Amino acid sequence: MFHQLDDTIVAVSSPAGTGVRGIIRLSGPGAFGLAAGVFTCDDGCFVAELPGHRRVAGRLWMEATVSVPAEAYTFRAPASYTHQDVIELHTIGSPAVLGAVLERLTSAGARLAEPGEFTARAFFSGAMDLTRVEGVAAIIHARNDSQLRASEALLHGRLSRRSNELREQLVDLLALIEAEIDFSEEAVEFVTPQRVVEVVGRVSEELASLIHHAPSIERLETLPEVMLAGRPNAGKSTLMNALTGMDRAIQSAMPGTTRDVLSAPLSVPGGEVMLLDAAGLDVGAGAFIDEKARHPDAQAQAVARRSMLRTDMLILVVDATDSPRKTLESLRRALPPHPMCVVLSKADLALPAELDRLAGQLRGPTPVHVVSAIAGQGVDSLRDEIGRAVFAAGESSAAELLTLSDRQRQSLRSAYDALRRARHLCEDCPSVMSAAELLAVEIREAITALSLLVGEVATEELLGRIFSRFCIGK
Ligand SMILES: Nc1nc2c(ncn2[C@@H]2O[C@H](COP(=O)(O)OP(=O)(O)OP(=O)(O)O)[C@@H](O)[C@H]2O)c(=O)[nH]1
Ligand SMILES: [Mg+2]
Repeated sequence: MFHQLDDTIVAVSSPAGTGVRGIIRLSGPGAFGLAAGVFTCDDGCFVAELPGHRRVAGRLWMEATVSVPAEAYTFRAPASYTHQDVIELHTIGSPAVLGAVLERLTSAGARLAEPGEFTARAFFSGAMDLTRVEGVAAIIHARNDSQLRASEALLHGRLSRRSNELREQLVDLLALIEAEIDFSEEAVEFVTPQRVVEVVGRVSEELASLIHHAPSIERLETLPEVMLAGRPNAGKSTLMNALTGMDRAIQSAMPGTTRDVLSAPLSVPGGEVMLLDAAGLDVGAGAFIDEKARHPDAQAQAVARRSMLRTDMLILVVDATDSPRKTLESLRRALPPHPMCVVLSKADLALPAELDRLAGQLRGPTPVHVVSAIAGQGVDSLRDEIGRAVFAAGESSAAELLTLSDRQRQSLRSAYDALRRARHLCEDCPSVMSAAELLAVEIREAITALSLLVGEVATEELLGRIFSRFCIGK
């Protein structure tokens, strides 16, 4: 993949479809020359000779006689994203215009870029290491504030800085151990076993803390799930439609209407979540009906229960007109201990004084929202509550902590394991010399694992996996 780095690539780097702004990006030695074939400056300057870091107004030509207003942004090598000559042509976000210009540029010799190829050039030119490349991919996919902050931390190299510091300490230590090997005849001790244990212990501790406390970026990339749970007919599907503003779920007075798990994205303060609606749960005496039963109702409930285990938040929907206190108690007993909030539904069917009394009965550590999905009462404040519960909790940790991809975690773990073995070797030995060869092997392995992390040693397969997460134009 990306074997050719010195030709000129082109792509539309704005999102697909119609938009306010459309961007065509070129990178490579022919970028400015090719751009000159489709762009003319208003002030008569020649594009191919423009210096870097300029914004010039002009026209973008789809054909010899048809043009639209546009701007060119110039970046000369090496002061550009890819470290090559880069030029961006910004115009209206019309797929027809962008398509016509792209066609002219490729006919003139530019090659259509593959997904992630601009960032790959930044990586291969040394402008960016692999953890930062992953940061770019994560930013492209970020769907809420915490994901964005975590991805930015990666992009700005916080993980590479930290792992490079650790690697430096190991490289210094390895130099001393190798000196023991090289000068084994001399009666000089370059490093004591205690010193090795101390350095290795300190680095291991840092690695362990990263491995155990950094949240997984893969987890951050999926939308948090929020599930509506309650008895059949409680009003879950009606609430889902009211929250999302879509007629996604069938709602009916017949209990047992919803069978499969339905999902729809929902925008809440702080980001986006996936809202789930499933079959109502028959929580009579605190037990579900037999999961093995073949009846579709039982199967639907089993499916609902399984999805519930992996959701990030549960909204317990209890019908204000159907003994809500008893229902809530049985639901609480039967459900997994997730962050929850309670919705007292069908508020339009009860008198305000009765609702106050019921809400008071239900109130406890879990917030209670009085909602009428049909009248629209309480729906907005429920949406705010979801945002608070899902995103506010992760805010501080995402801002302070680094997130790790599975690949990065794997590299850190290999380094940690090698250091554990090194420490073992040193614990009972009288001098470093007596175990120097084996120690050097383990320390070197830890250094290699940390080099893999930042991509100093990167395999074709690894690069393929990372860059496949990009879209064209990035
Ligand atoms: N008056 C009133 N009726 C509602 C409200 N919400 C739901 N209903 C009615 O309650 C009945 C059940 O609503 P659904 O949304 O289908 O209930 P559900 O919890 O999804 O039911 P299952 O899918 O069977 O578990 C329907 O007749 C709805 O019109 C509400 O806020 N006010
Ligand atoms: Mg339903």
